Amino acid sequence: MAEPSKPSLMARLKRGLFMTHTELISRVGEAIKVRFSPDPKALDALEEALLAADVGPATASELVEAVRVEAGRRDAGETDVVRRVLKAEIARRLSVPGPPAGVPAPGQPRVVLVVGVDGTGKTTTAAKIAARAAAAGGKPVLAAADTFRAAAIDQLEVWAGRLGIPLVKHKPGADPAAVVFDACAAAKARGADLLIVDTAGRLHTKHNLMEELSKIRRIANREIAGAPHEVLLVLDAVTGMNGLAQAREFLKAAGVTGLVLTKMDGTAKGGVILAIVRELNLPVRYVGVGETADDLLDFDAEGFASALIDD
Ligand SMILES: Nc1nc2c(ncn2[C@@H]2O[C@H](COP(=O)(O)OP(=O)(O)OP(=O)(O)O)[C@@H](O)[C@H]2O)c(=O)[nH]1
Ligand SMILES: [Mg+2]
Repeated sequence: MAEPSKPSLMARLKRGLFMTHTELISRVGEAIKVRFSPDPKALDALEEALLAADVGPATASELVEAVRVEAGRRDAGETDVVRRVLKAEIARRLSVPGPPAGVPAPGQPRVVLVVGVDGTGKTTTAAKIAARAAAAGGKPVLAAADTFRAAAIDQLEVWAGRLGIPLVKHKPGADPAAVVFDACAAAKARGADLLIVDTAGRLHTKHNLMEELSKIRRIANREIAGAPHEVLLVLDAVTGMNGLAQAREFLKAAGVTGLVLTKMDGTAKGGVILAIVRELNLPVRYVGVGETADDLLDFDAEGFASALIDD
């Protein structure tokens, strides 16, 4: 597909974070622009702005404290001390090391399991990851292991068709682990280097769902050494911390290795990423900034902090 004016990663991240950035910057505008001295009023405004961006009370007060300490230094009388300190502190907080990444055996596909509460963006993210792998010259395969609803399979099939990526599916109601079994075989037979497994998110049958995920993991591991090499927990930035209690269930059952934060383009509260990383202590792998195949960004803590804070 011809993409004549594809914006840079940074431009897309900034576009995705536009609402959060604008809100944050308009609120801290004074504190950021004025040559800063640790004026309590400006610090209060800063804290309010951070709270409004949903960074969480603990992070908000720590960030303000870091700014206060730095601005209070005799030699820190620069105009941009607030910006510099915020950026560095935000980047540092978002740079948590993940569990060691599983490396597939030579010639075997890497298996990525996409899990999370319903509606967070799992299917879209699975398709986006496949799209980016294909665009980079890889050979991805998609597995429709959300067999709970016919529409879930159809949705992934539409993506796969559009992207020209092979999809392994069964009928609605089939055992998701059986889909994964077939998908592993298909991925190996095709010489694929990546297998992305979309899973169901409905929690009303919580016990079954968690059993189902454990079984998917077992089957994948039996068929492909070390699989799943990555388990991505997809979280929705718009619902933010509200979805976390439920998402925790997945941490236990699914052996999550990293996070994907979707819908960053649809919220003025993108600071929630700080609260979430603090809470779950897992690295963010990707950020979703829209509904098209292209709207998935590799997470980079410094780039993110800069998109949030810099003009
Ligand atoms: N704006 C925006 N919308 C997104 C993003 N990611 C997903 N969506 C939308 O969110 C809705 C739900 O996405 P799905 O991928 O179907 O979510 P899911 O987790 O698979 O949902 P279930 O399978 O029902 O549990 C869809 O309308 C997507 O287009 C994103 O990064 N930004
Ligand atoms: Mg889905």
